[in-house]
Amino acid sequence: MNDLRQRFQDAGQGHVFRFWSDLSPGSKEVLLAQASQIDLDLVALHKGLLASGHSDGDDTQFTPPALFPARPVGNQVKEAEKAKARGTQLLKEGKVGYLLVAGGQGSRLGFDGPKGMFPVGPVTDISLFAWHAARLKAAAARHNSAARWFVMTSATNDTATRTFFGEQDHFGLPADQVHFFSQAMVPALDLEGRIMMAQKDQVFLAPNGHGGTLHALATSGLLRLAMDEGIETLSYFQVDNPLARPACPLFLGLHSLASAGMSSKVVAKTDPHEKVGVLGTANGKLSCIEYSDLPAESRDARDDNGDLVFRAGNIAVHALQTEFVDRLTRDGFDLPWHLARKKMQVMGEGGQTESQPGVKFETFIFDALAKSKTSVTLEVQRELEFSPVKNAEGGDSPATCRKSLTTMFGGWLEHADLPTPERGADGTVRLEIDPGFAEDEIEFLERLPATPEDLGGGSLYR
Ligand code: UD2
Repeated sequence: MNDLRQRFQDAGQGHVFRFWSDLSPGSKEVLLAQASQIDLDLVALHKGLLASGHSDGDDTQFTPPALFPARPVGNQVKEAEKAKARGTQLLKEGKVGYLLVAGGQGSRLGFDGPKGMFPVGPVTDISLFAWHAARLKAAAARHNSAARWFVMTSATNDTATRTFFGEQDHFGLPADQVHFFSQAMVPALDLEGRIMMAQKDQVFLAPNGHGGTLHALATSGLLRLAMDEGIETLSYFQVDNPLARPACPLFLGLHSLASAGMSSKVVAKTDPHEKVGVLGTANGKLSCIEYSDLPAESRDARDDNGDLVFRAGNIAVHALQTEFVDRLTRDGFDLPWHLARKKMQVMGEGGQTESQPGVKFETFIFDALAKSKTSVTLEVQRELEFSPVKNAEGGDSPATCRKSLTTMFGGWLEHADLPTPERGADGTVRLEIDPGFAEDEIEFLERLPATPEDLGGGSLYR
């Protein structure tokens, strides 16, 4: 204990133990156990970044990436067909595993619990987890293979997530094919670089960002398990976007044909002021450039078609080769750290809880793109693949997400010459097509019974 306290003292973090004499023996044990897990070298690195006022890896020279367009033309049409065939083959051979990141705290949504438990089905109110699971189950059935699913949680929601999956019988997926792992947590610092405390016996820890997925996957042993099971590609997606299509043959196929280590899907950014990161190279390295880091002339620049030059809006859908992840995590590669200045509910000087400004440190998955020798950036249609639930109200909220789902499904019905439901008293249409019934409009039209009367007493058509 003395040794540990001394090390904190030497690192300028001795205040972590300042209430030591007030603590019960149980609380002392809690604090010691937690403190012994803290990497003080990493805290020192974070303190240095904070003092320098920069994120690790700040860059200035930007160029846009080559895009495979949402609507292929000329040779790209053939290329897309070939890619779809390759992707389908990979899915059939069980070479694709699914990687969901669900470790974030969802504080902007104001939902008390893991974000994946948030009800998103416009009619059924099924949760985001259930929605994704239905899609994966359907993909497994479509390709006659298994849905091996790796779900990343964090200490803040791991137990609740596992319990929810258990209560819901893993949404009909075989339990031994759903694997949970937890990302690491790192101390948040105050503006002077001192570790913040949550309570007298607890350091204030925050998830280390979705870049933490790669190391956590490796250290949990699940990367090895995936590789041993013949999984070559991990299809990565975020819990907050029910329109994500993790079993997309086109994307997986393009990624595979290009022998890429890591690839990305993007949507066209049309408003230069939309607050999304865009994919691009920064000083020659592919990554996602935050909107705030793009100089105004790059942000507003348009090409001959009038489209934004920097329009590759990041939707956080990636394909990663397991070998690529293995190489990155084996040779000690560290992703750059980004600083997020926020107000946090922490313990004040006198031991009381209060709101204080501080800094959280996160790594981002897209910074791994720089390490991939080749990479595909596929543009997809926003209305078909991206409508996240992030905020309680306004843009990217439950209301906009349900509207996106309803509008998309309404389009499918219209093209099938089926009537769309009437507007409800609140003026909105409530419409949901079981995500397990069809992945996209093509499959929907293929699977539709010959006549609307054959729709099974309304069980498919609600
Ligand atoms: C992210 C991207 C943004 C855009 C957008 C698309 C960053 C910095 N920005 O914005 O460019 O692509 O997503 O939706 O990533 N998560 C974890 N652990 C963490 C932090 C996050 O698992 O430590 C998960 C979280 O559960 C969620 C996802 O990552 O599924 C995105 O997190 P976010 O909501 O903080 O990302 P956001 O909206 O800042």
